[in-house]
Amino acid sequence: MSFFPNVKQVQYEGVNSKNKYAFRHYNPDEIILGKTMKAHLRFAVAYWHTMTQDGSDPFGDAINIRDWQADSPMEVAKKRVDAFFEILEKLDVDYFCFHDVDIAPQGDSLEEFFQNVDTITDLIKEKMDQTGKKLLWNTANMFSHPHFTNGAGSTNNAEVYAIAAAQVKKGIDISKKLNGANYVFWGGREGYESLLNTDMKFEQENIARLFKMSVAYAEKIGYKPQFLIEPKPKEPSKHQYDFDAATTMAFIQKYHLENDFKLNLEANHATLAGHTFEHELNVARVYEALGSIDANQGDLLLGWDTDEFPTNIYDTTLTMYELLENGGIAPGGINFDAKVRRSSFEMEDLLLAHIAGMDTYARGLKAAARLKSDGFFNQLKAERYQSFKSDLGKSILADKESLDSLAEYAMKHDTVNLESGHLEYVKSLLNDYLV
Ligand code: XLS
Ligand code: CA
Ligand code: CA
Repeated sequence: MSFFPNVKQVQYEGVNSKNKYAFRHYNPDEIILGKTMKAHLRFAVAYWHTMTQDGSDPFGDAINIRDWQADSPMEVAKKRVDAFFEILEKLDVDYFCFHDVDIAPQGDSLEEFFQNVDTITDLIKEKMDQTGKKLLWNTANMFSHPHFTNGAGSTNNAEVYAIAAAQVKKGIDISKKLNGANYVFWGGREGYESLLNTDMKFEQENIARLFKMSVAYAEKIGYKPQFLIEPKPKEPSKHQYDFDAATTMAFIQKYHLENDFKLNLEANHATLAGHTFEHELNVARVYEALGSIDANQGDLLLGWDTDEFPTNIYDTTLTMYELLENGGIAPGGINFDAKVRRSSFEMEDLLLAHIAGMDTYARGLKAAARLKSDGFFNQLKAERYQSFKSDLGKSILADKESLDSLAEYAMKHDTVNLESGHLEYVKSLLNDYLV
């Protein structure tokens, strides 16, 4: 049985195609800077938004038409696996990501939940073997269940901490079973509601402890995916500890986790933190910790985590430039942590939205490759910092100077010829690369 009987395999048809179920820019086999587009982009579909969203919002009931309804939650879960792999196949996307609770019903106990997870991951494994699809990452949802109200690793309750540990253990077992490339920690409730009753140091130490136990367990079972932490400043917590890339790197370094952990960065979380996405990517690169990305976009007029499909070429160009400069994103990938708008409620919208996101990233990749080939940013920066090529500049960079020696120099040379950065001209030139 097909869930999308009216849609054939989505293929690249070029920019003039009028077929809405075709890629107009994403051509998987096209070589860009020596690699296929498919190898550059490593797209993944997110199970949660794609399979479990019903389109409801705080003011509106469920609206999405989804043909995987059935009599019991387990039957729904099984149908979703079939539908999900049909989506991966129709889009020719190689990777996917999920939370434990996305794939299997939680039932009435942890034991029942884990049995359900076992049954569904057996099915997923079968599908993976048949289709060659791969697990980019999985994660444990430690924020939805009421017992995680005060956090998981950061909870005030030792018994909740144990439940969190059990879910992470199961998550790493699943990663091993499905050969996951990465394992993600996103701490939606690892933060605080009020500092009045919160011991921040105690909570952060406990989070680090959970991470160290995770590394130890992975080593023990002989399967270590790349561990990733995903920053977000707030929502659902008022203040989340992994606020942004820089804050998360400080945490990683303080607790000596840098050998085992990198970052999974999300575009919408960057803007929530008051940064551009390229800022976050650049910070991660400075720390050599760019692991994977969650591709979406926020709405600056709304200011919450809208998780829209990425359709802004300016943003995807600057994103792909960072990824190219990073030497690629593998073993990470580009995960569409994005949901269709409430008004896009038909089954086929799931495909159309991914096609739009993939085409937008393809355009970003092509533009970024042109920028890189032309040395656009390198040249700009070389010119801007050229004074560090002078004798004085070289001497500073060689650590040969001191406050004394520089002060002596400055006393003799205190008239500086400043140069304009011509930023408006630069932005206008950048526009030429986008189209
Ligand atoms: C929520 C996060 C979440 C993580 C995985 O805002 O983006 O979906 O990616 O737990
Ligand atoms: Ca995310
Ligand atoms: Ca998000």
